[in-house]
Amino acid sequence: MSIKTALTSLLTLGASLTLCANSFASTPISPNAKAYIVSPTHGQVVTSPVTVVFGLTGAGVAPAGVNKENTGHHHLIINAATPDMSKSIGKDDKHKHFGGGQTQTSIDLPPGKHTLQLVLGDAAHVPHNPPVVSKTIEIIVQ
Ligand SMILES: [Cu+2]
Repeated sequence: MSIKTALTSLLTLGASLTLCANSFASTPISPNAKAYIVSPTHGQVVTSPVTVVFGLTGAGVAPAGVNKENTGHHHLIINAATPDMSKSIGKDDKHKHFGGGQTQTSIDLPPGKHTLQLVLGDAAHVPHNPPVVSKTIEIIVQ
């Protein structure tokens, strides 16, 4: 391989990487958008099943797959760290998606301390730019 060919390949690779990065850029959302857990409140003692009510101001809720400006859908993070803001949010018992545009849910939790956090995701389940993330609250299930 000549130096010129190698250089051309590198440039091509660079260009496609840039293209790739751009296509995965986070969806913009109003900097005023705020997610918060309406209920339960931090430190509250509750019984299972726990009804969790999602709050959102400065933006709207839209179902997953719907690309509408300044909207997203809720994700409830249960007993897990805040997810990576640059990736699509995982889907398991600790990362629940509300892709139907739901604004509340009921979850079964064993007795003890638990943490809850909301993260808004775009049509492709990726957190927005800037990320809309609630405070993590701790609750005690009796
Ligand atoms: Cu999602």
